[in-house]
Amino acid sequence: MTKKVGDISMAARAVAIPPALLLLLFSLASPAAANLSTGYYQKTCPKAEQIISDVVTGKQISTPTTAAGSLRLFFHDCFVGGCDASMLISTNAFNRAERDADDNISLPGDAFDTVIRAKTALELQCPGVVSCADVLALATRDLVLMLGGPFYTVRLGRKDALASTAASVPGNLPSPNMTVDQLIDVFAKKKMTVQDMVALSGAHTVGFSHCNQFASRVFNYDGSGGHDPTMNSEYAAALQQACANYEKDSTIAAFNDLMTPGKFDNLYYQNVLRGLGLLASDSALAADKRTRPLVELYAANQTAFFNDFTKAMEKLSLVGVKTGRKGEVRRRCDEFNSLST
Ligand code: HEM
Ligand SMILES: *[C@@H]1O[C@H](CO)[C@@H](O)[C@H](O)[C@H]1NC(C)=O
Ligand SMILES: *[C@@H]1O[C@H](CO)[C@@H](O)[C@H](O)[C@H]1NC(C)=O
Ligand SMILES: *[C@@H]1O[C@H](CO)[C@@H](O)[C@H](O)[C@H]1NC(C)=O
Ligand SMILES: CC(=O)N[C@H]1CO[C@H](CO)[C@@H](O)[C@@H]1O
Repeated sequence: MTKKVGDISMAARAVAIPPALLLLLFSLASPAAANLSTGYYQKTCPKAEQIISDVVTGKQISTPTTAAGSLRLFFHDCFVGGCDASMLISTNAFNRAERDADDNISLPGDAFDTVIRAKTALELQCPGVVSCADVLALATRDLVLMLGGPFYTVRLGRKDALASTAASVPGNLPSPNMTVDQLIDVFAKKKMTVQDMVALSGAHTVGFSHCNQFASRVFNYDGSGGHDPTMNSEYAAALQQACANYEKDSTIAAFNDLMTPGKFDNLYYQNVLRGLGLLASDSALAADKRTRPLVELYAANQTAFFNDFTKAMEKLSLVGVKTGRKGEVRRRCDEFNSLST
């Protein structure tokens, strides 16, 4: 009889292990992510996925900016301390929460509102059962699908974070000014590969960016007086015009994918190859020898993009998830249970 490391049931039989230690051994043997499952709410809230999908569909039809906002919100939530709804917590007198340190201009009310509405509907059916982190993960999946993107599996059982601080944000999120080395590094810290990064960047096939995020490329690039020479000139001129007043009006924004801004497809990659990438980080993917082959592949083959995006989203959805007593199922998605009554 061989004794495998991590065979807890056998270890438990051999010697009387105190339950606390058993729990520790169990958590060592099985990373939290491995413990999520698709059937997690099958008994406790069998209609959960349907309820979320209904709310999300209605919200996206009435407010079409919802989907892109939710996708970005989910990405940011996962990269700052794990997919644990910590990004949904509101700042109060005692705590400055994550969402206030995030570059949150494109974390619009719509995305938060979707999760809150879905959660409200769930609380009527099965109070205190479905975590806000799972609601956001499922809502994002449904919204990507609504925009024409691929379906992917979302395993469930995430718990909601017990903390959310502005101080935990810096260093965890990519920014448009980063070099490809820095971008790769930010993703590598979450165990995401270069392929994951390029596939996930395809999310910029939808939504928009505010002028301040790319102004330095179109106005007086590097003191040249002109635009970034890697950009298509007509495109840069159009952006100069659209953003002419951006310093006075910070709400002005441009579509991330000027060809099909509301459709989840592979045109983002085709744009990037033709000097039509909006953010410097988008264009950078076409210039670096580690990322360009993937950009070319996805530009030529949408199925290859969808396959890799699917894999990368499934992986992203498991980053830093909390289970058991490491988290709670929040009653309200914007407040810890300890604060609500
Ligand atoms: C590779 C590094 C990335 C950088 C530097 C980056 C940066 C940005 C910036 C600056 C914006 C515009 C924000 C604004 O002005 O409102 C934006 C928008 C967006 N990002 Fe990214 N992002 C990256 C990766 C990702 C990933 C991995 C996802 C999701 C999987 C994503 C999803 C989105 C979406 C959907 C929008 C549009 C949001 C909206 O319309 O409300 N981004 N991103
Ligand atoms: C975004 O952050 C600013 C502070 O940087 C804060 O005033 C604002 O309320 C935040 N917006 C959201 C939607 O959390
Ligand atoms: C990017 O870098 C330029 C030049 O260093 C700077 O002016 C601009 O504010 C930066 N943009 C962002 C979004 O950090
Ligand atoms: C596109 O990619 C898919 C998935 O990798 C592959 O099965 C298919 O053969 C590719 N199509 C072409 C035309 O290369
Ligand atoms: C699917 C699965 O492995 N679920 C387990 C997750 O962890 C709890 C306790 O930590 C177990 O009770 C589940 O069986």
